[in-house]
Amino acid sequence: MKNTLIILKPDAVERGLIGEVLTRFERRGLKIIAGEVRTISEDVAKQHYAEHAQRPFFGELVEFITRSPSFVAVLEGPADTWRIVRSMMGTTNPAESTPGTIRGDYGLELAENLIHGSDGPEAAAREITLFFPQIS
Ligand code: IDP
Ligand code: MG
Repeated sequence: MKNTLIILKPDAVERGLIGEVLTRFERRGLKIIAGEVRTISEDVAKQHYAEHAQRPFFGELVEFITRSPSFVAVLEGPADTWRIVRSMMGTTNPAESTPGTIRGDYGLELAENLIHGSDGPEAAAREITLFFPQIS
């Protein structure tokens, strides 16, 4: 899968980090083929995070991701772009993320961990269709 979806979450946009984070991907050689500042609706948030619907933090997660604009984008790379992006993001909990990763350089809080990236080829295809139906 050459394309993958990223979301720079409301915390990243509020902190003015869109440019810094996108620069990392561009320096690495990934291409931004679609991107937009967009406030994610509750309906889309629930579809996007459906796998977590039964988790205790689901309500908090939907509230967070919809609270202010995100930057949603599609990145293109040579192959398995989702895997490259995930490795650049760092682990889910920024407090434990390796320095040099996005979460490891900019975050400390589990919920407000700056960025979403598709976690496999099926997720990438599904998420691109959800956010950018015109390019999938
Ligand atoms: P990922 O974003 O690294 O794939 P997931 O386990 O898929 O991590 O969780 C989705 C998102 O839900 C996380 O990025 C984070 O924002 C939030 N989250 C995960 N675990 C918790 C938690 O225990 N409390 C609050 N929010 C959480
Ligand atoms: Mg995930």
